[in-house]
Amino acid sequence: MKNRAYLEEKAKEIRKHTLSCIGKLGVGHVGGSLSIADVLAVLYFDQMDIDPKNPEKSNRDRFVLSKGHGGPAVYATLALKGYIPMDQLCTLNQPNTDLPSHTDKNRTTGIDMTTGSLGQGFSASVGMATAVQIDKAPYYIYSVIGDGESQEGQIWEAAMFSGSQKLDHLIAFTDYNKMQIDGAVEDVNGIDPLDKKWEAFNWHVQVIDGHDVIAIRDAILEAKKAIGKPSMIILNTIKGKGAEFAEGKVGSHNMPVTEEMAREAIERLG
Ligand SMILES: Cc1ncc(C[n+]2csc(CCOP(=O)(O)OP(=O)(O)O)c2C)c(N)n1
Ligand SMILES: [Mg+2]
Repeated sequence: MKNRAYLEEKAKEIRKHTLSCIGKLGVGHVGGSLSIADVLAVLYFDQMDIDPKNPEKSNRDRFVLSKGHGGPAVYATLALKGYIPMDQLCTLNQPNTDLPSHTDKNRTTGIDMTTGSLGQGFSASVGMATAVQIDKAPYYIYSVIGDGESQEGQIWEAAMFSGSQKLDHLIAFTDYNKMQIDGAVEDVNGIDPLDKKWEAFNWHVQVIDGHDVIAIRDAILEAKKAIGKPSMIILNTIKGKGAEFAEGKVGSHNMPVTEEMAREAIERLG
């Protein structure tokens, strides 16, 4: 297992590359990309059983970014891991790119599910976890949903099904950054108490600091011990975490970013 310093460094690199490419493009989903950098670092650099040299390896763990607009952070992660050539990373969302703003399994090596229509990616994760159960396979399905995405009815049908079917190889995260596209989640359509809701659907639930890499790692290890229940790890996060111009701001959802803004934020990350 990797130590804190190593994983924090990976999260920082994910943030830097995300900012750099969004800055080059001039606009992008900064807020929801930066809030998931830490969970991506732990999954891809510590927990997931994957092989960039053999992306289709059987029995590999799968990752679904159900909140597909966080694609830039996933691409940064895949590039650091060796799936995507570094010199292609900043083709992000440019014409003819293989790295569209929202993740697309038909375009990008290492992406397991096409997402962007909120709610659907999570349902696909549940289908994948059902396949694991039918095949008695050893691998895990990891899925990240947004807190605004949790206002979608589809999330709760999938939650009910996976709880009742005891899909214990499904480990989901809520990026609980308290903001969606139009404002505070609480103001638009409150989702609290989120932990009690998932528990009521027969899920094993943990609530942790979503920017603490060791807390994330420990929560995944505990989730794997929850036999007979899918796991929800609620990540308390800050939208835009790591870039002063975006941190905690609703406007960071999909914002204009100049190369200068990106450069300053990258320098400040150190
Ligand atoms: C079915 C559907 N409805 C609406 C949208 C438009 N939309 C894109 S992102 C977003 C807000 C998502 O908020 P949240 O899940 O909190 O993600 P965050 O921005 O915090 O990463 C909305 C409403 C969409 N992509 N899909
Ligand atoms: Mg949100």
